[in-house]
Amino acid sequence: MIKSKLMMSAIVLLMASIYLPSCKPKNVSSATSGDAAIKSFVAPGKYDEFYNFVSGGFSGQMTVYGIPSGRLFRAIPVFSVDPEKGYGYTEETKPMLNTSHGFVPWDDLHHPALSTTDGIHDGKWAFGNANNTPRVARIDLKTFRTVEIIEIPNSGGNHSSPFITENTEYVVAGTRFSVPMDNNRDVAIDTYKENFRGTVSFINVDKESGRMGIAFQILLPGVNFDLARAGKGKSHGWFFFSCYNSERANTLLEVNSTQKDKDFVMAVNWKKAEEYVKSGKGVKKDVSYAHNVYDEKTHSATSTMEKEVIMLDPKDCPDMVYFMPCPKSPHGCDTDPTGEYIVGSGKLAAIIPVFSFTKIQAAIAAKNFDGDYEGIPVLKYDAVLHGEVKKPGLGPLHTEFDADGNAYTSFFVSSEVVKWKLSDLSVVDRVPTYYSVGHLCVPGGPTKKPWGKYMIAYNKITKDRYLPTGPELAQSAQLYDISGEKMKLILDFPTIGEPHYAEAIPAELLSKNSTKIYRIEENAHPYVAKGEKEAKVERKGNEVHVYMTSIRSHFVPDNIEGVKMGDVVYFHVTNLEQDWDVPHGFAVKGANNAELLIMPGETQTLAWRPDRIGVFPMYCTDFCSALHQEMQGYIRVSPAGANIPLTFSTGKKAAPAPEAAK
Ligand SMILES: [Cu+2]
Repeated sequence: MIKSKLMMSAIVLLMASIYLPSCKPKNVSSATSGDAAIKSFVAPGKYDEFYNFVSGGFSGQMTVYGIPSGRLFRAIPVFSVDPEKGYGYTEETKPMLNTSHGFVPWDDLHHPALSTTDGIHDGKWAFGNANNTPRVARIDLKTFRTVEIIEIPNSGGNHSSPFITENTEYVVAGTRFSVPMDNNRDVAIDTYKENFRGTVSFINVDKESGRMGIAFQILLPGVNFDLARAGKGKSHGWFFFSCYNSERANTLLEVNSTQKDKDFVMAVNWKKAEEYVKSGKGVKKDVSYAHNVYDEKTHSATSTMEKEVIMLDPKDCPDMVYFMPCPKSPHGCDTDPTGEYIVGSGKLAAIIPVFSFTKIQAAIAAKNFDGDYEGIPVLKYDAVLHGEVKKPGLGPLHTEFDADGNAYTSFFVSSEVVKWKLSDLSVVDRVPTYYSVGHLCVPGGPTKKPWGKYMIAYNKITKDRYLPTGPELAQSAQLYDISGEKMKLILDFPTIGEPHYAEAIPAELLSKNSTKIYRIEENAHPYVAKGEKEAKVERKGNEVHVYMTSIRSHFVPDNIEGVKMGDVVYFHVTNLEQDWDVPHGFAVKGANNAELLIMPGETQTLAWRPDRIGVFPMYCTDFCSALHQEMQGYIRVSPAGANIPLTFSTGKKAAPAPEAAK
C-alpha cells in the first residue's frame, strides 16, 4: 500500500515535470560552453567527422545528420511512403511496404542499429524497427536506401528491436505488447494472464548479402519487452532484454504495471537456443509474414509471404532463459564495451543497478534462484548485482559508454545526463538537457569500441528552445563535447519526427564506399531502355508501357499519341546519366499516385490512369541543367473507341508503335 502510494507520488512528480514550463533553468545561455561555436563549426566545404543515424519516431523514417555540425543530410524512407524519393509510390518500391495486413504506408521507427563485426562498426548496414506493424528493415549504407524489410509474426508492437549481436549474427525483435497466440486469438481481453504471451525473435543476417530470415522465436510470459542489448566479449552468446509489466496488467498500465518494486532484465543464452533449434526442440508454427527485398540490379522490390517460424518454449529448453530483478519498470538495458556490465534503468527509479556477467554465470551455476516467474528461474538480485549507482538522478532511461570506462545515463524526469564511472559507480559529472531527454548516443557507444568525443541527447520537449512554429514544435537533439572531464553543451539542432534513438559512426567508414551511380550496363530492370534507340511505347491490352529515357535535357519519347480512356499507362523512365548527382524527375498532370525521382542508371515506374480525354503535359521535376525547364513533353488521351494509332517521337515525325506488341 505504502509502496503504491509512493509510486503514485512519483508519477505525479513525473507528470508535473512534463507539464511545468517553469522547468527552464535560469541563465540557460551559461550552460553552453564559451568555445561552443568553434567546436561545432564545420566550415563551408568541409566534412563532418561523424554520420549520425537518427530515428524519425512516428515519421517512420531514419534521418542522417553530420556531427558536430548538426546539418541534416538525408531522410531515408524506411517504413513510410516518401514523396521526396517516390518510395512506396513507384511500382518498384510499393512491395517494400507490403505486410500480412496489406500495404501499410506509415509506421513508427524507434531504434537504428549499425552492423558490427567483432563488436566494432563495419559500415555495412543500418537496421530499424517498425513499432506498430512489427517489422525490421535493413538499409544499405552504400546507397542509404532501404533494401529489405521482414515482418515479425507472433508480435504485437516491435519496440525491443533491432538490437544486434557482436558479428551481426542476429538482429532481435522483442514484442512490446503481449498478444494471444496460435488458434486462440479471439479471447476476452481480461483473460490476459491466461492467454497473452510475449515473444522475442532472433533474425539471422547473411554475412555477405545481409539477407535476413527469422531463425527462431522464444515463447515468453505476457510481459512487455522494452529494450535489449547483446552481450559482447566475455558475454558473447547472451542477450539481455528489459521488461516491464511483470504484473501482466491489461488496463491503465501507468498505475497497474507499476505495482511491483521490481520487474526484470531477461538474460537469454542464444548459443544454447541455437543448440535447441539444431536438436529439433523447436516447434514449427504456421504463420504468415511478409519478406520484402529490393534488388539493386532490377531496381525493383519483391514481396514474399513466408509461412512458418520455429518456436522455442523455455519449458522444453532448460538453461536458456533467466530473469534478473530490476527496479521500477526498466527501460534501458545496456552492456558496457567489455561485456562484463549490464546496466538496467528503471523509469521510476532513483538508483541505477549494474549487473555483473561473471556473477550472473556464478549464480546460474550455483542455482542461486529467487523462485521462478511463470516457470523461468529468477536469479537473486544481490547475487548478480555488481552494485548500484547511488543518487544519480530521477528516472534513468538509457546508458551509453565511452572508451575510458565512463557511462552516460539519461534522466527523463530530472532532465539531465549523468556521467559515472563503471569501476566504482561514482557520479563524476551532470549536465541539464532542454528538456526531458530520452535516449543518448555516443559514437560507437553500444559497441566494443566507442569512438567517443561527443554525446548527443535526444529530447522529447523543446518548449522555448526555437522560434515557435504553431502548435507543433520541432523536436531536438543536443550535442555535448565529452572529450574532457566535464561534459559541455555545444549545439542544439532540430530533428524530424521524434528522435527516439540514434547511432553515430565515423564518416570515413561510410563515405569511401558511397555509391555514386548505378551502371546502366548492369541495369536488369525488365522495362529498361539502355539508350534512346531502345525507347519505345508498347500496348498490351489496356496497358500502355512507355520505355522512356531521360538525359539532359529531354525525354525520349516526348510526344505520345494513341492512349485511350480505360488504359493504364506505365511510364518506365530510365535515367541515362552516368554522372554523380544528376537525378531526373518525372511528373504527368493529374497523376493520382505520385511522381518519380530517378537516379543515374536507374529505372523507375509511374502508373498513370488518365481520367479524361485531352493532351497532358509531363516534365522533369528535378532541376537538372540550364535547360531543365525545357525538359518536357505531351501525352494525348483519346476516347475509348477512338481510332488513333499508338505513336511516339522526340524531335522528329512520330513513329508507329511496334506492330507485334499491339
Ligand atoms: Cu531533368
